[in-house]
Amino acid sequence: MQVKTFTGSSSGEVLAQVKAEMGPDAVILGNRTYRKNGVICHEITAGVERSTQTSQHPSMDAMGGWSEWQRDWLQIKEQLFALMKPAIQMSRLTPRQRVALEYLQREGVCDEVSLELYTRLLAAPGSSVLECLCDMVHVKSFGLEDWPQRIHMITGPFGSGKTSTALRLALYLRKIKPDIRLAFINLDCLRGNGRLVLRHWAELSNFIYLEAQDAQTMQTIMDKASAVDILIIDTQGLQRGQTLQKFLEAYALQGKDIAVHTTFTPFCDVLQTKEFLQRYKTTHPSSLIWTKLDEAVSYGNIVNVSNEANLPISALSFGGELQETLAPATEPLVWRLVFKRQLPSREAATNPPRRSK
Ligand SMILES: Nc1nc2c(ncn2[C@@H]2O[C@H](COP(=O)(O)OP(=O)(O)OP(=O)(O)O)[C@@H](O)[C@H]2O)c(=O)[nH]1
Ligand SMILES: [Mg+2]
Repeated sequence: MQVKTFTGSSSGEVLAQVKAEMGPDAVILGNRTYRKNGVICHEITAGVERSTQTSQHPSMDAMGGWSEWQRDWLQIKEQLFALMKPAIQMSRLTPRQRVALEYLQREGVCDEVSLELYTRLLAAPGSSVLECLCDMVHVKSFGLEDWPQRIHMITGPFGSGKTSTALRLALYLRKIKPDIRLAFINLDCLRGNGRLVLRHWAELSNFIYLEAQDAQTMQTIMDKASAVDILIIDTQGLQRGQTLQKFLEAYALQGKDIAVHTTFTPFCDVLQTKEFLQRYKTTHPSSLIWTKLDEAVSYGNIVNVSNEANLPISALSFGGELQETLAPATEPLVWRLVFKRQLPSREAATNPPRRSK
């Protein structure tokens, strides 16, 4: 484990240093505030497990050693946080902040994220819980303005709603721009079901439907589809050991102007979610799309994962049907979901969000 101490004039600034240098996996091991020459200094000691270990120890991976170590590490982290919990002195928060933090903890927001929120609240007296949360969980509404890329790839675990999401995004884009020329490229060509569903709905909705088996067919499609405004690529889930980076390379898509949207359900456990975040990591502009929200009973995990992944939420999906079940994400929709367990309305799913000026 790599441990380092950071200092700065505000906790927010120090936290930003920790994140920038050690990444989202960093764990806060201790924090203190002191005066030096009359100036207030904030100090945070953080640690991070070495992320390169997977590739350095392929044999460990093959034996399942890496996931065992991850499990052990999670346990160590939990024990550390149990020890540090008293560090969250609720009495230092305003009554409103305290109620909000306690509520979030009950809804499944983990100790690590609670501590980060607490530190931010103390660092910026007078700020609201929502303001601090908005700095930790980002939202970038799916649409043509915020996501100008021509190619959108939908990835995510098996059965997490990729194909349904691809179709819903296409229907949404047509709704906001009726003359849009849109094509689907299906990379999930070997398994019958998803392929047939996408093909069926694409044809029924009058979208172009194409399939690519490898880099060569992908290139042919790209050449042929030059008149198309938007290409939406539907993919299959990745097996354990596969990575999205490798998958993109296999289709020669690496470095192209692609936005990658990963579908996640809120009820995956911590260990699995962390592994998925590694598996579906990419250097392309990316977002999280939360699916099956209608099946979940609490939404604290959305805060945990979005903060850990450091990726914006672009859309929210909340029903099995294709129509009116996906809303471009907005901060009010996300926080109503987390704080009130309130799903987006059908209206939010059919109208583009109002943009603040
Ligand atoms: N309740 C609910 N069901 C959903 C939602 N999104 C998708 N589903 C259902 O979940 C099932 C799987 O959805 P797909 O879109 O096929 O998921 P996928 O990720 O493409 O699945 P694979 O291609 O098999 O990996 C289907 O029965 C969908 O109708 C949602 O937001 N809520
Ligand atoms: Mg599918």
